[in-house]
Amino acid sequence: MKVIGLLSSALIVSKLAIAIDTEIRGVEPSRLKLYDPIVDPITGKKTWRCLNNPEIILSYDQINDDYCDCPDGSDEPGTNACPYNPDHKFYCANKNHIPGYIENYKLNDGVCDYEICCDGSDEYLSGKCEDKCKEINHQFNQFKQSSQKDIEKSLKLKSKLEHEAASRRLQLVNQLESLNAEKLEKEEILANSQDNLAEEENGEEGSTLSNVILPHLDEISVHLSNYHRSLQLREEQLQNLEKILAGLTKNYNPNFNDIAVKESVNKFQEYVSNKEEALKADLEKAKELLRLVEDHSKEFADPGIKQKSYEPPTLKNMILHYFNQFKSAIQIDENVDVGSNKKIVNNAQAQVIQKELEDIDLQIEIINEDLEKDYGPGDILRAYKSTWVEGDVGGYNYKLGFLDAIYQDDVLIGKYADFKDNQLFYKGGAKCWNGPHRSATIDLTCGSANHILSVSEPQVCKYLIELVTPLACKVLSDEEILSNFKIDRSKL
Ligand code: MAN
Repeated sequence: MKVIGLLSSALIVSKLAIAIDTEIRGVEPSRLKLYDPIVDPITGKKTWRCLNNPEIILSYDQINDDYCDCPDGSDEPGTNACPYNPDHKFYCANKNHIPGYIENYKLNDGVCDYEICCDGSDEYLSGKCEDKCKEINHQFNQFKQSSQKDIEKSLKLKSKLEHEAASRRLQLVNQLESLNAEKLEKEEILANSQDNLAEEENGEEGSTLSNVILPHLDEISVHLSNYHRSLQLREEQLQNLEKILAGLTKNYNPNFNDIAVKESVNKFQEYVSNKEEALKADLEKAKELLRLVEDHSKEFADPGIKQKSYEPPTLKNMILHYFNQFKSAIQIDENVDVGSNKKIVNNAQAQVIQKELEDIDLQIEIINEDLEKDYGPGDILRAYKSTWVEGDVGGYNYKLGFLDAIYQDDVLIGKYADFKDNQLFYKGGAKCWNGPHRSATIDLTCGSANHILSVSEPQVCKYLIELVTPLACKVLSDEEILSNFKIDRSKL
């Protein structure tokens, strides 16, 4: 009987020990195993080793005895005895709600930190904080429902942006494809016309002037007038831009220390003087070309010289007509008696195609560069090309062009540089007289419409802008929703 009595009390003791062992205050269930005691098989004495310093062996009751024994603080997960370590936090079970982790220095400080420990376990010494997890969980569920509705709405907008971005990319890819096909076609035409040229240079005389020229004449004429038209258009656009820049150069205030404006003005002046040089060179080239054409056309132009084969007079007139058009296009007033032959036509055709190929290459290069550019996760910023957001904050008007730049009134804060980890970066803004070149970091917060929420300047001329935008929306976990949740204490 006695033996049985002893055995049963030993069983009760060991059950109690297990209950205590498995409830190390402040430790989350998944880490409880780390706090299993080492039991001496002979004496039954329980010890434990510091987690990061296993050479230090403590008696098991030194855990949470409010004295810091381990250098890593692992023996005091449930007290504030060890120095603050942001990686060590007290675990609140928060039954009926979401578990929380609170900094150890907030334990037993007389404040009920219900946002983190709704069960009041952070104040376990006084027990003054009642468990409010049920009420808080009810409030949280309401908040969660309404924020999920908002997020759903914003996510729909975001998905539209993603579609728009994808279709813009596809458009570019298609454009690239047709440019490449056009390039191939033109390269073939060019190769043929160069073959023709080579044949002529080898002195082959298989064909008459008219049957070589005639099939190409219309084509060349179309190319020439198209080219001429596009040159005129570009010239007009250039003149407009030059007018704007000339106005800026004339009217800007040099006393206003705006580096960006000064730089633009200097570059424009440099451009104007270089342009004159370039024009002279172009004129020389054009004259040279005319001389070349003349040299080869004397025979055809001079009615006194007999042609090798019969040429209908209308063809001559047509060539003369196109040549004169070409001449007036490059505006050289010289009295040239013009004629033509197969070589001239092929040469002119080759030059036109060559120029078209250069244009195509340029367009291909621009598109390729664009396709390789970083438009953020999922290419999404592509949907915001040329989109600007404007807001008045702290006496300034801010304009933010997603892929362009940010301005504070007329001052350049920075040009778009990067999109990483939910932040946009703008760099290389106007220099501050008392600081660096301006720059900005944009913190993105999910919302259904773009708007500037706040602007601050944590360091001189380094701006921090909070921007609400669908770009930042994503499906949130309960923990993430919880981080935006505020308890209404009046309802507890
Ligand atoms: C202007 C603004 C400010 C900035 C100062 C620096 O007033 O751009 O944001 O701090 O210049 O001199």
